[in-house]
Amino acid sequence: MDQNLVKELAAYTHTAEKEKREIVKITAELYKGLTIEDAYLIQEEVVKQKLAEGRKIIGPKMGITSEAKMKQMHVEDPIYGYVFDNMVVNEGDSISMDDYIHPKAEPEIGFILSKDLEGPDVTALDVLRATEYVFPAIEIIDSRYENFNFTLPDVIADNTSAAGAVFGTNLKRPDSLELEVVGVTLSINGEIQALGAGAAVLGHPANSVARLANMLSKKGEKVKAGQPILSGGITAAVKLSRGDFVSAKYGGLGDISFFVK
Ligand code: 0L1
Ligand code: MG
Repeated sequence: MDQNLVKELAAYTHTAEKEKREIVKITAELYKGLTIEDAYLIQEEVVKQKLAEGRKIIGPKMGITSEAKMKQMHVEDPIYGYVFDNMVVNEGDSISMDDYIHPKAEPEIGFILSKDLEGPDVTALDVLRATEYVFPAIEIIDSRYENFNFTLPDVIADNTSAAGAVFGTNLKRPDSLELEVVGVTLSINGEIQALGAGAAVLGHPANSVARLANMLSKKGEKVKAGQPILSGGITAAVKLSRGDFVSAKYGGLGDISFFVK
């Protein structure tokens, strides 16, 4: 793909994110033939543009990790993107609707590794052996595309809708829990809106981190020790509105929450 077009399309999604403005998906008109490989080139350029503006990568995130979402999008692989420093929301803090377009929240299980993991043959067992802590998290997704209407390459080029992350501080050793049966409820103003269990994430959230390591190895990168990793949504994402009190309650991992102003 032509490098100028990569830069132009990266600026298209990145500027929309900065200006909190909806855009039409790339594959509608701008570049109908966008492939997954092209889309990751655009994502890499978005990352470069953000780093050049002084942003810092906090950690990677996995997306489209449920069988239901993969089937819906006719894909066999999940996708990855990055959480940046300006996306981190402290547990118990407030976010402002003014900083987003049409945000949604999804509960996830986070991982912190004690050693780097390098693909291509990383397994869930390797991930669990390398995991120092797991923790509860809520990802805030905010597709820059109108009505969350996109194809898989579009969403990859939009850094997988990454917009916010609440990293809980209740760190647990991975062998203290059976992550696939860790249940979670996501409530808005005290009413449960979605629920699920860790197995919704590729059968086991450690499978998702293994897939991340194996996908990153295709471009010579690793999953790095110390970075918080979002392993993927356990439930459907729930739309947020001003005045919401958003809380996620996990079996064995505690509760996390934030407010929407
Ligand atoms: O983290 C995710 O699973 C979201 C990936 C992008 C799909 C979406 O925006 O709904
Ligand atoms: Mg997510």
